[in-house]
Amino acid sequence: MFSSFKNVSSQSSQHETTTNEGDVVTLTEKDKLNHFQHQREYFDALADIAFEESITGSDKRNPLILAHVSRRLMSDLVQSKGTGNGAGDEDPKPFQILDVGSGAGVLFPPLLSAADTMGVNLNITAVDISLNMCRKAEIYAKVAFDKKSNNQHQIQVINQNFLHLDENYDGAFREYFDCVIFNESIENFLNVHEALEAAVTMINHGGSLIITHSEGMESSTSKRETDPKTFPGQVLSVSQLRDVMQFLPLQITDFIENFELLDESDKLQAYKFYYASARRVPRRALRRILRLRGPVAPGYGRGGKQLGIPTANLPESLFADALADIQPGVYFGWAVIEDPTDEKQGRNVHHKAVVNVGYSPTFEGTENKEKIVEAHLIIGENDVEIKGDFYNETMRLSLIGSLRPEKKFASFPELLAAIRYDIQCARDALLVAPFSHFRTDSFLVEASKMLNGTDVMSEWVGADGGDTSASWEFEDTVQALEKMIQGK
Ligand code: RBF
Ligand code: MG
Repeated sequence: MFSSFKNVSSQSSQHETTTNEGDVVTLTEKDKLNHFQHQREYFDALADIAFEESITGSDKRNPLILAHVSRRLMSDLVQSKGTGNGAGDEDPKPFQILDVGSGAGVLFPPLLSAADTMGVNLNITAVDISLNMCRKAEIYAKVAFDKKSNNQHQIQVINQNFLHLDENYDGAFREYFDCVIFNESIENFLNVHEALEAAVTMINHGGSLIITHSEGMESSTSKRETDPKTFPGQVLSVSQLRDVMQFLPLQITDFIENFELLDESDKLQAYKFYYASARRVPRRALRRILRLRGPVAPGYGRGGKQLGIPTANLPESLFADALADIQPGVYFGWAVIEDPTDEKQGRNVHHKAVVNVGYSPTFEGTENKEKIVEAHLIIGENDVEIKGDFYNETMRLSLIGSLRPEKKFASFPELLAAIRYDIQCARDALLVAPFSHFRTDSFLVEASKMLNGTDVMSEWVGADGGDTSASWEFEDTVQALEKMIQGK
């Protein structure tokens, strides 16, 4: 199955891109098109050789390694996804795998064997920018199938630029794959961050992102030095991976630079093989955190009454400028309700908050007229309850991470189910770094220390707008974290 490229606009608009080393370079659309064109031609020319090597097994990549990678990948998948997809079930659902830069399909046979061993079925989608490689991969997929007897697997090959795959399929691949693997292909991307960003939008929650390289990091680095046009990217060290993933919904789960494997004669052999995996999590950190302080407004009365999810609202009228650049969506962070008298239960203490910023489009006809901040404070079994409603009391709220865009649901039960899942995701997120650290943000700690008669802290005015009754500020997330860790 081949699909043609959509015409990418040839205007040369400028894009600032940060390289893996953190240098800011300016890439024009033309630079990008030239890069894609080069990749296409380079790999078109290599297709015959790659195919020959795969078929005859003369591939320099040790088959032991690819077999091991495939088994590791399969057990990663089964661990995170359970065997629910497995063959033991009534209606076994295959695992969806995206093989990015598949080339002639060198991964197909080892992946299928590993799947057979684990008793699961695979749907492999292979994507490659080179048409010749795709043609070979299609033939090779048949070869891989012919070697098997009881075959429930599927392979489809798509000739596309991976960076535009989902948009060219009208979003059909959004959160679709259980696993996206870059096997010896990450180094072909101009911008590794951009490639991972494209990958995470196509991985479902709990799914895996895997980056492998059969010759290890050093080889990837030297390839880059000798042919930067073909290999502008490279596999990343752990700390580089952490940096790149800082604002992506990914959590590193495995990182290996050297393998020791038993060879055919049962001798341990050391291999410089790179394998990094990360789990797709529902949350991502905001690049800038937002602190909001203001009086809780009575909302539209739907949250508590219609849905059973009470929310404390901050009205747009006071925060229009703060919210202008915030995409309607679901966020999370920490909240404190101020009480200068320190008498009311559930005030001056931290609460986990899951926050909708938007219009509630599901309530067609009675949507919010303006963009509002609606915070649901998550009260767990061991948390202090908040006695009474707190309209007109002052709330401090930090938004530090995001979960998803706001959606128009077809029914209230669907909205409710989504909100319940949001609550679970926010609760989980706030227990782990970096989100747990923001509990110690002085913006919140000061409020939680407020004692009878000493309400000087209620004078807080954010740096970006408002006054002593309602104000806000943004802060660069990395800077805010550094300050908190230094205890400032
Ligand atoms: N309303 C929507 O129409 N679409 C949403 O995706 C949506 N997500 C929400 C997520 C959370 C965590 C919360 C607390 C509310 C969300 N709402 C959403 C708003 C919901 O409709 C609103 O809270 C109630 O109608 C009460 O005003
Ligand atoms: Mg409300």
